[in-house]
Amino acid sequence: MSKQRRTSRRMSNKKILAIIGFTLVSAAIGYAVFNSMIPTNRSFPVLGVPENTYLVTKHDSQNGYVFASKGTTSGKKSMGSMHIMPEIHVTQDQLGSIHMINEDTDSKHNLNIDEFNVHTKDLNYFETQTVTFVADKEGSFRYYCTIHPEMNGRLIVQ
Ligand SMILES: [Cu+2]
Repeated sequence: MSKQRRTSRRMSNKKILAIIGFTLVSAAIGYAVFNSMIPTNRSFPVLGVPENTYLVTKHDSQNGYVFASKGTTSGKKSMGSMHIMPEIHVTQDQLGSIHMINEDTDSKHNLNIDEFNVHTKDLNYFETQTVTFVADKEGSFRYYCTIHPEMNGRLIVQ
């Protein structure tokens, strides 16, 4: 009788641990999702579908260190279908997401747009980072890499 009770108590302890574990994992995921929804120039999450831009950083003998994109953005064309230092377009007051990947084996690169508090970390080879900001200012803004000032282009908000 007492053995039976001990077994069932152990079972319920396991269950409680499982519930605590599940709660902690859910909270961690929730916190990560919550944080990823906070634009770089806001302190609270903003709901919305962002306009996406995919940027690649690389090095080639012709152009040196460059930002490049395969998207529909305009820019100097080179390297097959790649655009060099592409113009990034975001609609005013919309969310803009820039997904960056460093495909340069030689050097780290980062992405900065001061007016929207966009600052990625220094990305190693094949590292990626996504930054999301609210395009709350109209105009043409400079994006650049702090390590290579020659790597720069324009973000157009209109
Ligand atoms: Cu760079």
